[in-house]
Amino acid sequence: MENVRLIEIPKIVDEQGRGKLSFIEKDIIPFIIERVYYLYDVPSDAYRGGHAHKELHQFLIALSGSFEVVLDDGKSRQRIMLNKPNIGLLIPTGIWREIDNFSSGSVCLVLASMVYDEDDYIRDYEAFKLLKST
Ligand code: T46
Repeated sequence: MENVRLIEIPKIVDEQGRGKLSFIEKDIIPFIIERVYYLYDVPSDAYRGGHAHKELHQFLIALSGSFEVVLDDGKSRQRIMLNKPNIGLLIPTGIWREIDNFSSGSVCLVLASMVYDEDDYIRDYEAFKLLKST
């Protein structure tokens, strides 16, 4: 799917056994971060998302646990599991996304290219399909 991709985040494994450290600097993701939010305490049978964005680019990371992301570009669908804190999913503009199968205690961190703007959402799937077909 065009411009959707998994990006590896650097991981430093401490030589004294103090665990791991990952960091995100400006050259890792192709947009300037304007907002950070996170999803947590999500029940395993809940689903989030169910919309596309007109302008927003996002980068999703499973900071803890796992969840699945369904991506739809209007032509095809794919399902990606995120379960590593050093792998993020880049979702560019114009992609429908649904997020489900949250494991217990999972945390989804999202880096976003814009501040929150409800006008940027396309929450109707038929309207999304129509937009993609024109
Ligand atoms: C996305 C997925 C991964 C705010 O006030 N500020 C914010 O930054 C966000 C993201 C949401 N909100 C409010 C808007 C709603 O009243 O929080 C409420 C829940 O938002 P929403 O139903 O859009 O949440 P999700 O988890 O379905 O979707 C969110 C993002 O909105 C969306 O961009 O891609 O997480």
